[in-house]
Amino acid sequence: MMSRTMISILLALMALPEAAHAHATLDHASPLVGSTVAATPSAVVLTFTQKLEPAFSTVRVVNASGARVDQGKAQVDPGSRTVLSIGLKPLPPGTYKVFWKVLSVDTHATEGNFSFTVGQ
Ligand SMILES: [Cu+2]
Repeated sequence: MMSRTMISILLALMALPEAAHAHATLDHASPLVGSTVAATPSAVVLTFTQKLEPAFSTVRVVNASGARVDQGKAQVDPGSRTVLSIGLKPLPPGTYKVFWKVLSVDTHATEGNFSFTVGQ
């Protein structure tokens, strides 16, 4: 049996606003968000603010016409679990969009996107 105190603590915890804990949002990326790079990076590497659930965390990279230019198989770094990366095919100059969707260990799903440009 749960005590009355226990129940009120649980209720109070459930009432906490979403902002009270950190979801996995993008902390930084390589290539940098919105940047122009001289040559095709070997991978897009995303660092998040929280550890990720590898089975439910994905990233894809598309060109201006929407075709995928990544090598599939996004991977969460087993060492830090906040780092998600995906290999890239050789990219001609142009602007590319990165779409990420992750599930953090607190079971909250977040998603976002950004662009980078490969210069001449
Ligand atoms: Cu959360």
